[in-house]
Amino acid sequence: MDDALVLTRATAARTTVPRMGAGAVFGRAGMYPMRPMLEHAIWPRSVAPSFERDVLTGLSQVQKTIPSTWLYDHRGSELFEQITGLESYYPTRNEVQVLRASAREIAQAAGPRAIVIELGSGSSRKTRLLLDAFDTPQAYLPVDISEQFLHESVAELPSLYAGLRVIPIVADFTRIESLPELTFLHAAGADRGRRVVFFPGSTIGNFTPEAAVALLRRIRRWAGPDALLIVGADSTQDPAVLIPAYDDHEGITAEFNLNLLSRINRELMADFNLDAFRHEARFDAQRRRVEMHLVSRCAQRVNVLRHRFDFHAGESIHTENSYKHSLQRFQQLAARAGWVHAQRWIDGQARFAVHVLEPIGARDKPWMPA
Ligand code: AVI
Repeated sequence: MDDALVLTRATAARTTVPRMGAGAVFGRAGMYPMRPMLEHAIWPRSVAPSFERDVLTGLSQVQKTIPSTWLYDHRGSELFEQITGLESYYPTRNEVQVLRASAREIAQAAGPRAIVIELGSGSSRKTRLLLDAFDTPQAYLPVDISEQFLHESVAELPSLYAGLRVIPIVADFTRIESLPELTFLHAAGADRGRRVVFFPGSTIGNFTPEAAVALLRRIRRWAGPDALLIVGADSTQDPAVLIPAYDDHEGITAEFNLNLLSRINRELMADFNLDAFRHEARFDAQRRRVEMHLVSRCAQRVNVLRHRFDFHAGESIHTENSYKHSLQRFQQLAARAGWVHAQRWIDGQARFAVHVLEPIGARDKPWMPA
């Protein structure tokens, strides 16, 4: 365990999981080749059309807004990776330390032959802490909106974990209603490992509380009654820590935010002048959230796909919310979505928590494939 961290375990993990006998319905010995595998999602999902809609609608609002999902093109994903390594961006560091210290106990809750689904997988680096600790995980399904970055990130995994099926899914995970890949896996002979949904990085904080509840509810539906949901959530409230984390001296977060305008220029035939906007991070203490804005330095007109948008000096495009839920608020939020805590881990600075959740009432139900 890292010296800087004192980990607190909130509640006891479930140790036994009611399951039907392995292979009773789907299993066929020898169906799984044991060589390293990297598979492709069998149901590709298109994400492109809504970029245009989101940008045009968002720029037409009184407070101009673009959903933060669109920050993650290939360059945006690279810049976010750089952010995670910054001294001032504590969430990644703290979460990794918590995961390192708790992985073994989380692995016990997950059980053998887990099917790990990661939402917003990015570099997939944190997942390896879990895969290393888990007892022969059988499949890893990373879901990310950035196709090229996703494939680059998972390319070496099959050679590192023999027998692990790696199925990258290019999708906006907020729109997922079902994962046919899971049905496919079972039909192709997967054992009845637990479905472990890994949602790290405090990405849950990028949703309003209402949207977060809706998302967690949806995950509960497609993940099934036997699922284990592992969520990383930042609960820091101190602006002296938060502002440097979202407006670093190196200017990487500024570049990350401004890259959205480059993307709009490139993909939507727009003419944003990047020098005419600046990055700003604000902390709204009442709403407990950090906001990212792109602030217009002057009065100007911008064209996007032949639509005109006027900005006055100081007017901003709101590009991201990062909610910092307290432990109690997160627990309430999860409960509203039908999840109950099995474990909770926090770092010694009480900044970052890893919540391990189960569907409410799951203990009483036998496992059934969705
Ligand atoms: C991905 N997400 C959880 C990050 C955050 O902290 O809200 C994105 C980010 N934005 C600026 N820095 C990092």
